[in-house]
Amino acid sequence: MTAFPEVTKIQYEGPKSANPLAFRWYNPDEVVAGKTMKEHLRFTVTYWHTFRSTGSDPFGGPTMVRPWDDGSESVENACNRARAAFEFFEKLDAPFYAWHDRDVAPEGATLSESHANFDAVAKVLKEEQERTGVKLLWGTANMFSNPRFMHGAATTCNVEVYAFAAAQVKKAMEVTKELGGENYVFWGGREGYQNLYNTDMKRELDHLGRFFHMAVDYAKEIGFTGQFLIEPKPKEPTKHQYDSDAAACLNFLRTYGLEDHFKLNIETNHATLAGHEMMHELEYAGMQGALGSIDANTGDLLLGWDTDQFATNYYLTTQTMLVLLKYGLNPGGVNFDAKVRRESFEPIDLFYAHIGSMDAFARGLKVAAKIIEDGAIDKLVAERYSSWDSDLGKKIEAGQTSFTELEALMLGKGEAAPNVSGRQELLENIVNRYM
Ligand code: XYL
Repeated sequence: MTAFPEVTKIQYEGPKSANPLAFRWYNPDEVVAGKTMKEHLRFTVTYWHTFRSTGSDPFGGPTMVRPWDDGSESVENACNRARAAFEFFEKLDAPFYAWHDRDVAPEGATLSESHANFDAVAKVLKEEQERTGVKLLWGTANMFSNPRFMHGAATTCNVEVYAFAAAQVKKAMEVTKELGGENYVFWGGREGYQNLYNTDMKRELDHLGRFFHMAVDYAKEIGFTGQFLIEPKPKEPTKHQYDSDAAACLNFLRTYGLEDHFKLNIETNHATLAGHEMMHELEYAGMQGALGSIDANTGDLLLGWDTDQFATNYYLTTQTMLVLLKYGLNPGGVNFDAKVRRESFEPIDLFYAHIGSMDAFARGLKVAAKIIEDGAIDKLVAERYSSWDSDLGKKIEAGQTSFTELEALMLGKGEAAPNVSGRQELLENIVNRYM
């Protein structure tokens, strides 16, 4: 049985193509800035949105039509769904996928039943990975949906829930390793607070630090060499998520001595919720050597929540690729943490959504590579900072001066040299020229 009978493998047809089931920009083997597009972009399909999202929202029930899914929480249905998912990855030519434990296999009545369900589905995932060559970018554990995690997982007030979470992560790490996963992600689902009157923040953060150290120790114990990633998000579902943005995550990692073991998985819609541009979060992580992977999506500025939409805006993808070309994205990838809208309920919409966003990132990659190659932005940035290339600038940057010496210099001059223009509008025009 085939899940997507109306679709054959999606091919690159070039920018003039009007075929909605073809790539116009994503040409996997085309070399851009020294690497193939496939190597740069490492596109990843997210299992939870693409294969588990039902279209339900707070105002109404499921809308998605998914003929391969009987709607039951059985292991058999989970295995059928996994086969449909791999048909999708293959036809889309996506090299990677990513999951939460509970997306791929149903939770059982006990922890051991859940482990057994997970093992049974992981067997099918492994077979399908070997059959298709599609790889696992990352695994993670869902520690936010089950009511036991109402107060959080690694930051819960309930010590046995903490122990349960540890057991769940242990198992998810084992399965990630078994499937050759290149990373393991922690998104702090309910790690945060709704109210400070009932919260011991210091104790919760200490517990979270301890939890991550146990993960690092267990990775060593089983020989899992994938990259650990944590994922900033400021709010939703809690009022305040502890991993609120890249800066807060890095501060946390350093406070608890974890900075050598973790990098960041930066998500566009989370950056927006934190009041930052994606480019800001990427640059902040990148400049500190902590950029690991991205959750590629977009929000809607008129809606105040994490809408997880597919990114199609060329300016956004160009800005993203400008930073990714600077710092690289390996072992991470461009993970489509995005879902089709509730009204786009047909299976074919999954293809349109992914094709459009893959094309948008491929186009962003080409534009960004050209801007960098021409030095179009760099030249103006270098000019803006040129005063720092002077002897004085070099001395300050090398830490070889003091307030007293700088005061003596300025007392002698009386006034600082005139400023240069910021050229913001010119830079915006230059970027437009490349579009
Ligand atoms: C939800 C998060 C998750 C993580 C994985 O806001 O983006 O989907 O990526 O737990």
